[in-house]
Amino acid sequence: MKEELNIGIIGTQFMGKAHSNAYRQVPRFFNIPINLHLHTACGRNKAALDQFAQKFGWDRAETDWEKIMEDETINIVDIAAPNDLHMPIAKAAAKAGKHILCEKPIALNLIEAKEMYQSAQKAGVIHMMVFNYRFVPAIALAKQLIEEGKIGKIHHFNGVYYQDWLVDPNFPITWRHDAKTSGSGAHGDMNAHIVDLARFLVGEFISVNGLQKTFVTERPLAPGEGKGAVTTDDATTFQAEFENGALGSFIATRFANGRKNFLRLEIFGSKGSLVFNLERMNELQYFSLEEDPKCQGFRTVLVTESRQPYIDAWWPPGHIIGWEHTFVHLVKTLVEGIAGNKQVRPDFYDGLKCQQVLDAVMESARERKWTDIELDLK
Ligand code: SOE
Repeated sequence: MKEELNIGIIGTQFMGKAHSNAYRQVPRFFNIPINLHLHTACGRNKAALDQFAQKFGWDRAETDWEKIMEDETINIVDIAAPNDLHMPIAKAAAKAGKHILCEKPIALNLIEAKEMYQSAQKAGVIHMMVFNYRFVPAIALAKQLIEEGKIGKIHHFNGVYYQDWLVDPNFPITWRHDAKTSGSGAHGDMNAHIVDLARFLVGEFISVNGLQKTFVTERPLAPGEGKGAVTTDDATTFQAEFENGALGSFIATRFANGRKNFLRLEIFGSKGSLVFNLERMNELQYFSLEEDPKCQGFRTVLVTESRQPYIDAWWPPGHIIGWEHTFVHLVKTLVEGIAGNKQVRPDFYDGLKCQQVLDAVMESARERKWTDIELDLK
């Protein structure tokens, strides 16, 4: 009989659903060393919570997250709640000796991120960040190609993350518009992903220079209650220099009309280039200088073959997979880490390093200057 681990999830919205689906799918497609039990779901709105728990098959529903910490039978705490709750929940979970999975960005700021990392390390629990785009097979393949030296020395990393749900000034205010609950806006929500991918694929940042903008500074509150101030960015762009000499350019905006969830990376190296577009996530564009010059050009590598990362577990060759599969791959990695008592990546240190870049960009935008990044941060 396999050991069974009990999960307690805090958050029942979009990410709560994505994570729950992954817990359900992972044992169906991967040979995981332990069983997962969807033990307790926690959310503030009781009616929505009960519906969520019932739909995804969580055994219990609880409105107070502290109860999850008190329950000794719960082994893993999944934090899919707003950003201001990440630190208190993670610290309580670490203190209670529970493994932790946390949504991005890790925290409201670097100070909180450090506390989270240190408390998880001290408790000796496995900690992991939900930087799910690392687990797109095409991104994992890009990482392999880079490590094999296929594109040589990297000169450029250009990343954009576009959405358009805030172009409408009448879009109501949410927790994401309040710096107290969210830390930042498009920056922490979307740049967090491309900053993490840049660290994953290129390496550490040494300096950044950013610009932030809130195009709509007031948004409707609940009907009849007027407007509230928006205290987070609608868009953040920045330039960066990496430790290995590469240059980076980053754009995260919720004002890119027509773009719903558009994430594109371009990586140019001395021997070749890679381009990834989330809207075509089963493909990787690859240019290689090593090919016969007569036939050189970008080619589309279909990432649907069993010899490519993660694909073997899914469908026969040529059958595409989707966004939700990235969370399944991530949960598989977490479970293997817990079973082998071995820290997996991306962990809270990756969350902390990402937060350091995010905070440095905000400082640089505020002070209109380049901000350097301390390399060894523990
Ligand atoms: C909202 O902007 C959001 O759901 C992010 O929070 C996710 O991390 C991203 O994957 C999709 O967009």
